[in-house]
Amino acid sequence: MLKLYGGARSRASIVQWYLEEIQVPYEFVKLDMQAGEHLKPEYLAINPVGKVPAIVDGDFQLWESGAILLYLAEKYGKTPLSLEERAVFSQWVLFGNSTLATGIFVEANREREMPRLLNALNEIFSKQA
Ligand SMILES: N[C@@H](CCC(=O)N[C@@H](CS)C(=O)NCC(=O)O)C(=O)O
Repeated sequence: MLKLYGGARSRASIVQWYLEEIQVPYEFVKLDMQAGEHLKPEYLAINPVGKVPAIVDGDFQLWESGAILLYLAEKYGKTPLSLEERAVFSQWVLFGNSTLATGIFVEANREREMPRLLNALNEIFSKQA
């Protein structure tokens, strides 16, 4: 069974959410990050950078939440995606992991970036059924 490595409150929840949505069975391996389990050799053998999330799917290991989402969509998605659909999927994953994350988490950017990003998102989502 696919294993998802994460901490108590970590970006592993992004992957967990998606696994639940696409109904792929998985085992959640909760690392005690306060105790530094993510920096122990056993976990560094899975992600040498020592960050969560990471997955182990059979013989395959992968880290970085965005890369994991793209992999899961390709492997477990119900219908094959066209080039354009894959591109839009990448667009949203990269937007979340870079543009939006920088706007939220980099304090110096927050005031300038968040209103315009949230306004744009409101606009986009209000047009969707
Ligand atoms: N860009 C990475 C960020 C990973 C990341 O920073 N994870 C945090 C938890 S949310 C972590 O492992 N922190 C532990 C540390 O830096 O020692 C991703 O999206 O997977």
